[in-house]
Amino acid sequence: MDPLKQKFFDKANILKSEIKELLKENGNKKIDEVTLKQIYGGARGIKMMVWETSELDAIDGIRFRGYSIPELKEKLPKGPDGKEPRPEGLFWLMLVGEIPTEEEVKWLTDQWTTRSNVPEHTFKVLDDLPKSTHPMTQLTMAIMAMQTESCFMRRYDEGMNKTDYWDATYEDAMNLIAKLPRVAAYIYRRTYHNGDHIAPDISQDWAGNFAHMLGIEGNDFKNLMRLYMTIHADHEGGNASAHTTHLVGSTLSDPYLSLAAGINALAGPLHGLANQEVIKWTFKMLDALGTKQPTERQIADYVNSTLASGKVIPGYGHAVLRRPDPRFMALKTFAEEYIPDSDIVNVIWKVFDVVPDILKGLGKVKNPWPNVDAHSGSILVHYGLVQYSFYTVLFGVSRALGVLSSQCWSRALGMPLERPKSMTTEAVKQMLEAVNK
Ligand code: CMX
Repeated sequence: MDPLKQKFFDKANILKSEIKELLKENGNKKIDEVTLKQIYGGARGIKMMVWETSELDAIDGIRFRGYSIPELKEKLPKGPDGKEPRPEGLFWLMLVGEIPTEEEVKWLTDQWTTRSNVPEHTFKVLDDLPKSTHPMTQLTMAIMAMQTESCFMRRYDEGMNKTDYWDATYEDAMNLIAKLPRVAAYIYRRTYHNGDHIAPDISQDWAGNFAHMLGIEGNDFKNLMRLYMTIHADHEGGNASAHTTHLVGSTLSDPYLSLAAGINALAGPLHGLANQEVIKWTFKMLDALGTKQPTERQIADYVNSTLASGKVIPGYGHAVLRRPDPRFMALKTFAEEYIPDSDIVNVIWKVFDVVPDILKGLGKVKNPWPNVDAHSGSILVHYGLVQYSFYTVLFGVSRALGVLSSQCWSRALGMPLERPKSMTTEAVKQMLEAVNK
């Protein structure tokens, strides 16, 4: 058994028996109450699942296995120039709860390189799609095409014992993550660069090679990809892409089917697609104002006109967060260090100065602060990745790290089919009548 798999197996066995004990002693204890408002309000805040890899606090933001983003930046092994964390390290941390050593991360990079070969028919499936197909649709279809390789599906067909589900899931997770950068880069180059593809460079780390295959050279962009792939990976279990992956996986759909479902959830404009919407909105604003350096007054007027036309300001607000998103702040710190004079980045910073007060003034927006999507696109634009319809694919490649490490845990802990209860409004009325009598 490989060292990461062995470590995961040992840790999972320990947690599994701890949970058994917890449930024996406390299985009937209440940990939450649910209001009618929550049932009609998108299940906000209802505690209804377990997710080991990360936890989101409304004020402090995301913590991966207890570590904040600034702590990860300090503690995780870094890329070759020692600046930004390697996403391989975050995957290791999410999977086994330990910060890996340099050697362990190097081993993981080598593993993913070894597993990175994409089956040829995946490229054929992509090549048969019109170039105008949205890159997120292409990503889902590529993942579905690669499902022919699923160990979980094959072994399940062969009658796998349920105590081995975690093992097949681990193999699929490792293989899928290894292949995703190649698939994503292929989508990018076929859609925007006439199919002028760039061969992988197996001497590089996972994110460095991804940057290389996209065709944007230079160490700074590689560093951006390392940071980007690290901070977008996980946002606890309740967000739409994670929860969708988890729900679909709970039916014993294999990791390919589950991830494809999660990627479809990420493709919605209230979730991951917001990163493309932000830049689209920003470009439109600059076009409408006829300047690359708008004043705060001009931005405020444009924001108000967007709101008046019944649209949201993309990149602002969050279902859980009530402060500026630490992922936004991490990208801001990156931009301050690497590209402080970029025009587009400076526009985003000015928007940040203007939007929160306007949203506060509406009196209904619970979180007027920016989320990660408000910043990510501007840095990509600066480095020449201007095709904003592709941005959510980058988010998706990163999100695979979190949702697939979590699926390993769900299988190892023997999580059952997820099946919450729904109600009709008629049943709600009857229940209220009985309670109010
Ligand atoms: N601009 C304008 N209005 C906004 C707003 C924004 N950025 N954010 C919230 N609101 C409005 C809501 O539309 C809602 O209005 P109605 O009552 O008229 O329907 C009201 O404020 C209350 O919403 P909320 O409780 O504050 O926010 P929700 O939890 O319902 O929704 C989110 C959260 C993210 C969908 C919402 O803030 C939004 O639409 N933001 C813009 C899209 C975006 O940036 N999404 C990315 C989120 C991060 C990610 O997943 O990648």
